[in-house]
Amino acid sequence: MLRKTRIIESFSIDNMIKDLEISEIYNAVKEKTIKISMKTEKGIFTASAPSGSSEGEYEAKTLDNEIIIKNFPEIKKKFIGKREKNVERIIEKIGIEKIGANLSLVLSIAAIKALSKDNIYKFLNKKSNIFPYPLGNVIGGGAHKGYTSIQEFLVLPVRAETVKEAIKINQSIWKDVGKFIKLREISLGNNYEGAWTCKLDDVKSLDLVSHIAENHGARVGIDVAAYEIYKKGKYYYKDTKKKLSPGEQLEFILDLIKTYRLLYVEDPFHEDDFKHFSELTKKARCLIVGDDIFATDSKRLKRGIKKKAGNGIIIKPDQVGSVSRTLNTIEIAKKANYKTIVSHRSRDTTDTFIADLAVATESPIIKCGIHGKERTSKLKRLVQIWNKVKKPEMAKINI
Ligand code: 2PG
Ligand code: MG
Repeated sequence: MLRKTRIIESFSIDNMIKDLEISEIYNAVKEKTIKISMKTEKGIFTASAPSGSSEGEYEAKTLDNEIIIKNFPEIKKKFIGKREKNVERIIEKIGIEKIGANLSLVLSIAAIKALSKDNIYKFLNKKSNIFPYPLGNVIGGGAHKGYTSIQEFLVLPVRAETVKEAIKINQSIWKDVGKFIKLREISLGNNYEGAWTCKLDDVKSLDLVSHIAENHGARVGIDVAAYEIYKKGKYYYKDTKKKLSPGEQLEFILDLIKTYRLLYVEDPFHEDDFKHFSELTKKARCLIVGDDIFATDSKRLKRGIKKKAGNGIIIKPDQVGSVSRTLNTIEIAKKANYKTIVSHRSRDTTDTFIADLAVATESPIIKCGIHGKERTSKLKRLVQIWNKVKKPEMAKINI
């Protein structure tokens, strides 16, 4: 027997895709990236594609803008007249890597923006009132441009009671570090993520950030992005000319965790070294977070869970190319008690999707930087959501 609602739904034109447009916009590093505008009966919904500088081997493959734009008239035909909620099914049918993970991601984000009328957080989780702590990048290097080999020196304002307060603390730390390095004439300006770059080696950079963070009641973390400094079995630290074996790297990271009371360490080993990831997780009382090693991929995460490699996972939707694949990985992580850290990319845009995603999934941390419009757009969106929900509160970070 047919259900009445089904018949009405299938005749409704309310949620049909009427048109799709593609354009190019500039990202944080002034490179062109793609933007989709999805026109439905409810309005026009847009999404733009981020990308990384320290991209891992296991990320879903993107296509160049020129190829995407050339293929677009054919691709577009498969979506026009279809319902927003079927966008992901169509994408999976064609194949994410065939469309290009960048195009497939923006199509799936635009569809969920249309479905939710730009209220994704509520659409995905009606009850969501838990807010992530913003993890802010203060000093940077590695593949993001800078002096250090470690890619990011990060702060987490764990004592903040509201999102607004947390953002303010991160900004104050960023400003104080800026003042300090400018006064001593060691500043080299800002990098791709708006973090400071300066003539201080890895340990001295950590020392500086941790002192200033302490004054503001914040804790400290690092993203080693170790894959970028790994060559022929050794980790290379360019400034101090250190070459560390994986065992020595483990000792070095443990030492940093102890000396600086690190709360957060991301990618301390290269992306295939599950063994040292799990050894570190066993030995340290700290968030040990996998980015390149998991690449937001459910299968790689399951492998990590089995081996007890890490206790947190970076969630970057562009690494898998669709919203539902991202949600699936988050669900698996949560069941295994892995902390989910929803993250931006270094070559990001002002798209705010990840802010909604972090709230909807009650992720305890969002990594989205401090300075620059690609970073503040996500922070502003968090404040906007905070002002809309009933009884908002900060997440709990227990390690
Ligand atoms: C990372 C990210 C974001 P990228 O390594 O975590 O900080 O950098 O986007 O360059 O991979
Ligand atoms: Mg990383």
